[in-house]
Amino acid sequence: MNGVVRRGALIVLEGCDRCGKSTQARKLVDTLVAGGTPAELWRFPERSSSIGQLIGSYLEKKSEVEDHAIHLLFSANRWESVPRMRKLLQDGTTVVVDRYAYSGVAFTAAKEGFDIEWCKQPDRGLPEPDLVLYLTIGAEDAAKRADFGGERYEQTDFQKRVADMYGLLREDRWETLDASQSIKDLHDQIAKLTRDIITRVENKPINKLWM
Ligand code: T5A
Ligand code: NA
Repeated sequence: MNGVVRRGALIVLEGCDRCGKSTQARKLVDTLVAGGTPAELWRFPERSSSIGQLIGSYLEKKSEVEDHAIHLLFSANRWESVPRMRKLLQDGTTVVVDRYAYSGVAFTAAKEGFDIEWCKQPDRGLPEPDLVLYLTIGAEDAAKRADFGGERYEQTDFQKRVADMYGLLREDRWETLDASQSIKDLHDQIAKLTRDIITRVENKPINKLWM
């Protein structure tokens, strides 16, 4: 033991509704922990905080929030977690996040009258992910999966516009994966990509997103 703590990786799962992000995020953390890699599962929106409860009520269509205002609340919901996220990463825990700033931008920019640059601004400076796993699935296939349609945004036309917006956000650190394959095959790919990244980030600083 040389006493040097290697930092954890920030791994983000993104994609349209029902593509299987939560299923894969859970399995990934289970596999990492079982293999002896410290890892924690996170998701945004994080619905338990005060801001998160406002967002939850909006998504369940129990309340209305103006479109710019809800965009800023989604971003604030990420910022309020940053100190804890940085600490975990620095202490060597890999953080697997189910949705992040890319969801924030893609879902708002899919609405009438928003441009991508405005949408990105509030999330500039968040911890930059080391790997973004972007799961793609046809909107019609996603709609066939259990429970689709209950929450705000779960409409096929809107989801197609969201997918177009994700297309504009793609970066070098993105891996695009076919989410119509089996849960296990997808998991095997994701676990391999993640293990590779974890060994590569050990000595790298945590950068700031979109800066
Ligand atoms: N949002 C979010 C914003 O507008 N701005 C923001 O800043 C953020 C962070 C809530 C909504 O908020 C929006 C985006 C969303 O519309 P959420 O709570 O994460 O976000 O809700 P969803 O992403 O819609 O979560 P879902 O639970 O609907 O979808 P998942 O996580 O992609 O899918 P999952 O894993 O729950 O699986 C769905 C079903 O499919 C099955 C599962 O068993 C499950 O029944 N399944 C598969 N079936 C066949 N083959 C596979 N490979 C499968 N994988 C999963
Ligand atoms: Na989910």
